[in-house]
Amino acid sequence: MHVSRQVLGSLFATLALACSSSDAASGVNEVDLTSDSGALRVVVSSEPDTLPVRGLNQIYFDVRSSDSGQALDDLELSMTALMPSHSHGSPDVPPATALGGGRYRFDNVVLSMPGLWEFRTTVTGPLEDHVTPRFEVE
Ligand SMILES: [Cu+2]
Repeated sequence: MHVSRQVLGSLFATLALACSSSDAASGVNEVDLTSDSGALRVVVSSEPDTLPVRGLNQIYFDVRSSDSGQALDDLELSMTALMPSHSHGSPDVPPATALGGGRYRFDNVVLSMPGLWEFRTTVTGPLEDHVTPRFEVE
């Protein structure tokens, strides 16, 4: 059977769309998410790549009020990075450094293995909340 390059291309595009939508549904590799209470909108970004990678990462959280959109600066964020399917985590991650403008940075986030990681994050300060970004690390 002859399958043209064009048909293959559109097939792969369809598969890619299917994958990304199922990832969003299960919350994997979702970079814009809402805290457990719904009060906070959190945008996650990473260095050295846009998504967390195996090895050493810096993880940024941009935190805003879901209601007003206002950047929230007076919070304290702490994180545990876990691989839920393996019942292990990473070495302790120091609490986030507040950078201003609602931005927080976690240093030394070491992800030792490929697979699904959860960044179980606790917010304290003027409000208490939790948010758990999940990433599939290659
Ligand atoms: Cu593991």
